[in-house]
Amino acid sequence: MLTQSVSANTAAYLQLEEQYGAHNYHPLPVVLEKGAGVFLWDVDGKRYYDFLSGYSAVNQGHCHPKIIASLIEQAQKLTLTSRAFHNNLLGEYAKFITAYFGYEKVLPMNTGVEGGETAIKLARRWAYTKKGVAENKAKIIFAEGNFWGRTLAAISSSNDPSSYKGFGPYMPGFELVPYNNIIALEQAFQDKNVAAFMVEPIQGEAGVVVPDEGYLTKVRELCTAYNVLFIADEIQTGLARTGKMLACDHENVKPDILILGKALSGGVLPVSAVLANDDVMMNIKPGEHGSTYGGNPLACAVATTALTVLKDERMAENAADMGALLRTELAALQSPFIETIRGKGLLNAIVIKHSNPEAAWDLCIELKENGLLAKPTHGDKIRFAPPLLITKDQIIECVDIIDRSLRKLG
Ligand code: IF1
Repeated sequence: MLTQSVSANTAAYLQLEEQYGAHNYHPLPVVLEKGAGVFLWDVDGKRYYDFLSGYSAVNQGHCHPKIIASLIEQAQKLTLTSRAFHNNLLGEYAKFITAYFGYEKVLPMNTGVEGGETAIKLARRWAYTKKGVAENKAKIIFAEGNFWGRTLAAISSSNDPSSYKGFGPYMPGFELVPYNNIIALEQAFQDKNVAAFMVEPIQGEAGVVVPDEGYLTKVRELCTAYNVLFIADEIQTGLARTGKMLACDHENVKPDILILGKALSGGVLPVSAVLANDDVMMNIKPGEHGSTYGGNPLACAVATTALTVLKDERMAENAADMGALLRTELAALQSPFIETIRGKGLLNAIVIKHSNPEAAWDLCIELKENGLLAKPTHGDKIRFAPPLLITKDQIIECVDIIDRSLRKLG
């Protein structure tokens, strides 16, 4: 791994985190203090292209002026009532977001993993109430390679030891099938206790794993045939990231439960949402689920604007065009160190081919030196996911940065 020389200014910030912060991450050695659009600036004033976008939470670009304006305006009026009382924005937001995605109801939460937990509770309750599964026998099927957060339920569904090891015992009633494998999925559905299949339309953390064309269509058909709820985790793939408003839209399939997060607030504060129709949503009764901040007026105001700018600024269309350009330009480099280029829209990754197991990290350090921020996932994969307002000229400039950095791998 390349040793990294940083400025004294940066080093001082790193030392504070090292001494007083939990060591639950291994960030790139860069300290950021400003963001606007596709750019970030560090504490020394150096500018970078952001090719991670807060793991797709900043699809609209850093500090989008309209989203920030909504935040400021609402923050000066009312930020939190709790759900013990009503507020004037939740009903309007619920009407807006359910019409936006075509569902009858929304259950507002905060983080993505809370959205996942909510979806699983809805599915289990639907299985007992509507499908006739015996109490405590409901099963949820997940795909190998899934990632939907860090809670005990989320890691209980993981087959990645770095996610679950050392945190047992695990949540019962979870089973895994290989991703992108319809035969294995249908086999799992033979069990009448299966309540739902929860799946990412493209697996993000696994390294941007895109399933075969038609996989989602077959998932939809099987779920319908076996009376199993199709839960789409669009927390990372949704909100225009893959070149459509939802990744499910590439195959025109409609999940029974849709989970959104991350860019639902444009990276401004944690906002997530679970959408479903009454047949699923109305089985949870008053007082049986929620959270202190879920549906707070600040989140409602910010999320409404974050969703509006996605459409007004045609970000899905731009993501489709700029993503295709990025993959074409990366392929044209014909770098001996790129094994695979994959992705959809502006959710992309390259797989590095190099004898040095630290090559992906070293490349990210080189990219940082050259003004582009990206981070490896699962060792040899590097995600390339800039904000969706990136322009053609900026893509070309970034590919040049990537080219120059690759040549330094040696
Ligand atoms: C970290 C990963 C990405 C997600 C999907 C639910 C959640 C996530 C598909 C939970 C969150 C984040 C978590 C963040 C880094 C990032 C990540 F590398 F961890 F796996 F994006 F790939 N479903 N992903 O990707 O949402 O509770 O975090 O709001 O934990 O470091 P959350």
